[in-house]
Amino acid sequence: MAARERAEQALVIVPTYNEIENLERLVGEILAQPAPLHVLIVDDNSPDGTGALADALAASDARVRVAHRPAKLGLGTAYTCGFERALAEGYGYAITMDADFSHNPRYLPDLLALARANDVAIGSRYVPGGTARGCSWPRVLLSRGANAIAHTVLGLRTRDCTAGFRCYQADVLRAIDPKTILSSGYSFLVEMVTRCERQGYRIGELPIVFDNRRQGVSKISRAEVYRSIGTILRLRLEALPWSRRRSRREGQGR
Ligand SMILES: Nc1nc2c(ncn2[C@@H]2O[C@H](COP(=O)(O)OP(=O)(O)O)[C@@H](O)[C@H]2O)c(=O)[nH]1
Ligand SMILES: [Mg+2]
Repeated sequence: MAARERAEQALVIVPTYNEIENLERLVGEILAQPAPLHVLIVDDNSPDGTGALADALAASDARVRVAHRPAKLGLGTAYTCGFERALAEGYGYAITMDADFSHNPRYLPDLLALARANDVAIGSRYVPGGTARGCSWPRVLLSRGANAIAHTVLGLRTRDCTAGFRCYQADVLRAIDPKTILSSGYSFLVEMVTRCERQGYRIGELPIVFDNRRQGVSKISRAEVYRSIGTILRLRLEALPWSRRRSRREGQGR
């Protein structure tokens, strides 16, 4: 494949852990979108057989690939695994989305277009026109609270800092080097936004209707939520003038 053609394409990274009810329909809907999209499923040896289903989907369509990992290693490293693949294979863009239809594939063409016009695009619940449907009130509170802390403590401008529906230009991923991100789960998402903003990248937010998952259960543990509080404190400390991490990174932006 010509390198120039690859540079126009996006690799849609779908981390999976027990998503057998969702995966086949999801991949079908992604590939039906009017946009140059390939799919990478990152499966962590799901006990329900999602990995075998992913292999079957890959065997029937060359646009689908699978990365198998031996055990549940967390969402952050699943994203990182996908980013490395996207960069190694020359994709111009990497998209992340949940397998549970919370992130509707119909938004993918607009998300990609917004990332082309900016540096990063986020499918956002918290800009005008965006909303979250079917979420329990503890989940709404958690999400709103995490964003309020990100805005007040870290000074972030992005309205939806915990959204997992994103598209990054490959150059942004190269500069940020996600392998060096210390946190996982929601914290990983907040840390990525923080680094993007601190390095001066433009982040566009696309209003989306977020639908809470209908099939299966959430895989994000409560411990992961609590850990995110520690992450926010660390990121705040890194922004202080005497922080070594901050000074080391300053030269890497643009
Ligand atoms: N590979 C992998 N995928 C995961 C892991 N944890 C969650 N996922 C997947 O990541 C996505 C987000 O998780 P989800 O349970 O929907 O989280 P929620 O939307 O915050 O409730 C889903 O597609 C999950 O199957 C993990 O440890 N490894
Ligand atoms: Mg989800």
